[in-house]
Amino acid sequence: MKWFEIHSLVSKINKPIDIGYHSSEGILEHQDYENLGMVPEHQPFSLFDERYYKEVKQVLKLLMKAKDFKTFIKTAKVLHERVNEDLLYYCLSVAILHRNDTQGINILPVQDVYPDKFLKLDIIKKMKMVSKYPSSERFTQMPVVDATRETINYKDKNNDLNYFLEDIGMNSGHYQWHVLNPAIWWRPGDYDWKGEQFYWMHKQMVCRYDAERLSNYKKPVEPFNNWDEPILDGYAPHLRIDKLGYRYAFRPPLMVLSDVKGLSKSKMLMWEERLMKAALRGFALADNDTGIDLNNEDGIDVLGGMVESSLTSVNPKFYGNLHNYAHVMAGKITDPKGVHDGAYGVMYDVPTSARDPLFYAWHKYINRIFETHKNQLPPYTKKELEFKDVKITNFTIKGVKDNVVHTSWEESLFVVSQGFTFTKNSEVAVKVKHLQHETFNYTIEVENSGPARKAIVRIYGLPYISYYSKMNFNQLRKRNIELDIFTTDLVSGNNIIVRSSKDSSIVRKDIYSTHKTDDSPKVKRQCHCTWPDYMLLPKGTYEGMPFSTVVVINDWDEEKVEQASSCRCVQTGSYCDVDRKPFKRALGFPFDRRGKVNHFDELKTPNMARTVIKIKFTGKTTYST
Ligand code: CUO
Repeated sequence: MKWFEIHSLVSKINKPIDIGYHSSEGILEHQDYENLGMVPEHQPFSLFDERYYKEVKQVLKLLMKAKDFKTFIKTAKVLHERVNEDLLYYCLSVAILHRNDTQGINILPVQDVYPDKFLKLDIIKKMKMVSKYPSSERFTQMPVVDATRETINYKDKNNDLNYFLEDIGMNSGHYQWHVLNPAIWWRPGDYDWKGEQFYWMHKQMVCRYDAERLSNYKKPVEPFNNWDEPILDGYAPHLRIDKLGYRYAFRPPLMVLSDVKGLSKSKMLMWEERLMKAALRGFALADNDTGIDLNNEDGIDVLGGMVESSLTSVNPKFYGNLHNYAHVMAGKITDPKGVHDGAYGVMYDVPTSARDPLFYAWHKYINRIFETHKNQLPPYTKKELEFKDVKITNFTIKGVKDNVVHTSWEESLFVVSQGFTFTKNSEVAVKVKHLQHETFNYTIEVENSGPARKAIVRIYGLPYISYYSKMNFNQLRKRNIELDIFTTDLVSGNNIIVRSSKDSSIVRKDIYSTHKTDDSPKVKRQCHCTWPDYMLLPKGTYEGMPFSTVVVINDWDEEKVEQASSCRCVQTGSYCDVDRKPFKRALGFPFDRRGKVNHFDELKTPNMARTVIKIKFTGKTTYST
């Protein structure tokens, strides 16, 4: 029942408010809401915009302190009249995740509430038309709105990459990560692992974007480099928030960033310099003037927090808010001083930001701070790399054929229902096209000459075309894509581990299906926090893109964390919602640190193996069932 109440509430979020509908009497005191309403109603709310942190924090606190579920729903209804609805949806999602009485309840995915942040204006218009058909005709006369050609614009040189940039699963997963790891959370210690995850998740997005670029015969993206130079790529979103009539701004090519109200580029440069110095020197300055050592396993978590910046990160007065404000600056590039009251670009708003190629250039620039820190750490010793008495004797990957995996297009139905503005009493099915790969299995043959033990297995992949194959180990290691991480039992003697791509812990399934759940707290929820399963592998090429795949197996006893908190979501792996890190080694181990080697083969210990497969794109289109 709780799910229905939440669903009913969220389904009103995007609709006109019934003024005076709810009295605040007995639920909120006047002082609780007198400072609310800072974020204007007529624009998207941005998690990146620090000006609004105070209001978000207040709304979150009110939602968290409601004494029981009934009061929680009433509080949300009262707040609905007083705060920006986008902001309320975000705060509700965070509160549902954290309240004890909402455990087990699925959060309504952002694409169900705001499909207009994912589908272009033309499609939304067609949906509106279809939604007016009587329900008996809707699925017979005009069954679906076809959005499969939505991303095609051959005049745009980034057209080949739009299947990635504008993918609904990818963009909604990115938003959901920011819900699961809120920058605006006031209790230090609740998110013990957020900084490292911020670094890793965004780095993975960049590595995956580069892999798609290589699949399309383009060079990896150039990092953003100079605040005064023109940004070569432009981006035209064609997105309009239906209810508000708010159209995200077009960013033409060759625009230069400018100072925005209250924030100058020189301030950004100052923050960048301070962060870079902290990474290079291996210590950060806390606000009580003490030093925090960064040159250890936890350093990346501290630094990740400082770079993203949040309410609980180290010394934000000194280290600033570099990453978040860059999103704001980029979002305001077409009207930096706000003199034209112009709309913001997609970089301003989390669910839309990763559509813009600038997102990847920007995050690659930020990665340099993290890489600088990682380069201060000593290379892993042989002892740290190996797994005593364990040897991988064979590693193969099999799709339909050995060591080849085929990719193709797939069409799925995305059904927009109650959450959206004009689909109150109806549903509209939109046919979308996305990448897909055949199911494949990793087979890892392991000889264990020690006792029976538990192991942790990490699998990474890397395009290995000519551009990359000329690079040395230290250039290549940073580009690895995480494919899976899991634990398994080893018996003494020979073991054959067979793992299906379907079981990868870093992907989520059912992106286009209806999201309902049991209310039972025992049932783990869908947090939509990870990568879409259909994009586990990059697209590859018609001729077959070589893809170097590495498996690393280590002793779980050396990694396990006492009193690890369990994941609140169905998904586990590296991007999931856990308060504390569930294993000891760094995300990206063993490729997160430099090695004194030129090639992986020189680093390889017996518990590692590498095989090169081919990813072959068939060009065919299949239909999801
Ligand atoms: Cu998720 Cu820059 O943080 O996008």
